[in-house]
Amino acid sequence: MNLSNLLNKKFILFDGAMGSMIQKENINTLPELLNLENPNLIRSIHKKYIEAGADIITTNTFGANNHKLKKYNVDSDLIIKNAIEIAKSVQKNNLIALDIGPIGRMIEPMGKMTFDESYEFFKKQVIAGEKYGADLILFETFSDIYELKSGILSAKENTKLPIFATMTFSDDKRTFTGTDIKTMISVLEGLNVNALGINCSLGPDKMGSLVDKLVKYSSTPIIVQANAGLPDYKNGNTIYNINSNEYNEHTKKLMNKGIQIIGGCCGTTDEYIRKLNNSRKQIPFKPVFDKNYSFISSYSKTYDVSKNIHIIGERINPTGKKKLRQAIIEENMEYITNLALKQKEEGAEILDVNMGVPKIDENKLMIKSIKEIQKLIDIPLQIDSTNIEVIDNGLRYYNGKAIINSVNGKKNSMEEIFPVIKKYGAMVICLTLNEDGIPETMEKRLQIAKNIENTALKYGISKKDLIFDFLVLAVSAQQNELYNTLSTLSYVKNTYNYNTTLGVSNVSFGLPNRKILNRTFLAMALQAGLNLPIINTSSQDMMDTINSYKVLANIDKDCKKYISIYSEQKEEELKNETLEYCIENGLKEKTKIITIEKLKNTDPLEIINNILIPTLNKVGDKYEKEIIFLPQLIQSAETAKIVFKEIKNKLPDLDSSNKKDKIILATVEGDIHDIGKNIVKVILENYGYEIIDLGKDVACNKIIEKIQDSKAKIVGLSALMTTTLINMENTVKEIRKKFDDIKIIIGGAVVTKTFANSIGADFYAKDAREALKYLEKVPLN
Ligand code: B1M
Repeated sequence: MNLSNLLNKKFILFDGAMGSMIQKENINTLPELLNLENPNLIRSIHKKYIEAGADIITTNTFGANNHKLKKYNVDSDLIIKNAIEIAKSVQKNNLIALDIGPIGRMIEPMGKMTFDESYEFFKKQVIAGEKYGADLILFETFSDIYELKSGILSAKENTKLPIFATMTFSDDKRTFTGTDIKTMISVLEGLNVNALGINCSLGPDKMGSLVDKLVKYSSTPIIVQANAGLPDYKNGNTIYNINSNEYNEHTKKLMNKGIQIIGGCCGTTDEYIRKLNNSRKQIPFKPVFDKNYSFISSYSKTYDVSKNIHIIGERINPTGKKKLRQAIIEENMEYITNLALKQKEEGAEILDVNMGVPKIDENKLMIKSIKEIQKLIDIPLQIDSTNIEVIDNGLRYYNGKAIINSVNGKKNSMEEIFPVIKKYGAMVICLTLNEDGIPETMEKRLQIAKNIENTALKYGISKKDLIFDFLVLAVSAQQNELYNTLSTLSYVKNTYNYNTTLGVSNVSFGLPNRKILNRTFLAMALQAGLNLPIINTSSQDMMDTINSYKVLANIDKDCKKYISIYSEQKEEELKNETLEYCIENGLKEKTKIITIEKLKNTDPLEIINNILIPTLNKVGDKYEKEIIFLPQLIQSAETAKIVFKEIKNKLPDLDSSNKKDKIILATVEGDIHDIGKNIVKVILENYGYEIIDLGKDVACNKIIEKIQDSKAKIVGLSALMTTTLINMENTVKEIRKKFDDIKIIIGGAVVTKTFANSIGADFYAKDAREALKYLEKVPLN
């Protein structure tokens, strides 16, 4: 069987779950170890799937990476070798996919693993996969697109194997880190995977609207491998709620929508796959076709730039900007991220990032600033450099599909830039100049554009990823030529539907009152077909021109955006840069400075209660409403910790001879929220209590052990999520079973007095102050 004879020609059928089949045997070991310990079991599972009709069987290697295997003292190479040998021993006319799941650690900025570390784990796996004879690589069940990108790059750079990649989505139609279907498609197609799609988490009955989006936007064959519904635990067994007949019926509907590759995920067995095998023979196959979207994206936001007008903010470019230049030299990332944030607030939808200061390590600075900006800001970036190494690294570490600024019609420019664009996936600004400079006539500029387009095509880059810049000249010096630029713009828009950009403000160079010329030229250029203006978003004139143009050109439907901008005064938070604003936007340096200043004349508890908690509540609300996503939530939390650290520094140290009772504090198991618990800790310490802080996500038995060891008589528990209240309840129950003289205080945003009474806690404290009041009067035995 040959993949290229199958792919996009007929329905391809994958196998079903490996884990669920293993569980049926009541085996309780790491599944990957069974490749060494019980190869016959794995062999028999593969056999069942082959007999059921699977075209592709998946190796038992989902977690076979050296992070997960570390504690078992076995290398991923050995596990993969055995897994592929087992699959090969039963292989008939079918292909073998090397199965790769996430590493099991969060990648930066959400966790501590770097992009490069993640890449190295995957590299070992993919090299082994190719060495021992896998036919393709299946990256599956990913929820972080950045981690998936590191895996795909490791496969592209170290093997020649075809790559399939699927991500797992929640009910809210995003992955857990905020990526939606369009963004996944934009990034994965940029990376040139051979098939992409969704797996796990939801049953096929819940995947309809996700599949509609996949079919609408993907130009790459689509895989769907659903779970057999939701898992339920009965008598120690995991039961899935969709049987094979129901699964088959739901999957048939998905196949009819126009997907190309099917298979099963958790809870499915050979019975499910057999039914899908029969169904695929009855359903007409629809091959995927090129959708031609000009997508660019961050990790959570995607625009089709060929539609509508998208503003590129030009201000992260040190040319002529002394302060930014200095900030770049000093690696002052906060200055740079602040500039990014301001432009976003002003209406930029894409940000140009240029680190071109002579005699600095531009490469290092570009990587650093991209990482910092993408931590805080969720709009796509444009990587701006003349240095190919900088462009290469910028694209490598960017979490999304960026724009590159720029290539031009010179042979060496195209030879250098296009392979990099093709490798990582990006759009690229194409300057219509060549070895002879900027041509004066429209015909010559168009010839250059056509040459760029044709050369790009040879590298496998299509027109949809090109943005043409017909170059703005100063009207003071080249009045005729400038007019030429506008007519070229209008001609190419109407004839070729090219994406176009212009650095608008060059037009007024050398003339007085530049503003008037800039904004008038901008309006003319927009009318001529400019769809990606590069402008200074702090110029109200320019923003007003674009906002009003969008109304007049029937783009801003029902004038909605216009009204929202101009009908009432916008919050002027931005100008004030309040502590609230800095926490919300993750501005750490500024937060520290403002907190220190505020603490000079404000009570620390007032800062906590009136600023810190309300701001985190606001952030939590925005997170719930999907206005911001997990990486931004994390940045706010990290910034809130800075406020807290300063508050702690400010509180006086107490004389240790004065210590009162011992109190054990913990956030309950499953819950990693500890900001509130830490506040309680500091306040109580400040009043002389000796705190034994067990940290967050603390298992009940650890608390019990500590009570025994320390002889503490008070336990304080914190929980922030409805889902962890049950662990709080269990912990209280277990403490009560073992000790009859312990006072238990509970608190946290989801806890109530009624809940405290219902689980037998002694006291519910709304905040740290209430906890303190209770402790001051409670009699201890
Ligand atoms: Co998350 N989170 N979070 N989060 N987070 C909430 C709680 C959430 C309500 C946000 C939302 O959706 N609106 C939601 C829970 C929904 C639910 O209930 N089911 C949520 C979620 C879903 C999640 C994740 C699952 C997100 C994800 O990964 N997809 C994940 C959880 C992972 C896990 O725990 N297993 C997650 C992660 C995080 C961050 C890591 C990013 C970060 C925490 C960082 C940290 O704590 N080190 C974070 C944050 C910051 C929040 C919000 C925005 C703020 C929490 C906070 O620190 N508040 C929160 C939304 C919100 O609460 N509005 C949210 C400020 C703090 C001072 O208040 O802790 O209530 P609080 O403490 C107060 C009082 O309650 C009391 O005193 C304190 C001050 O006076 N108190 C006690 C607390 N403990 C006490 C103990 C006592 C006495 C008083 O005696 C012992």
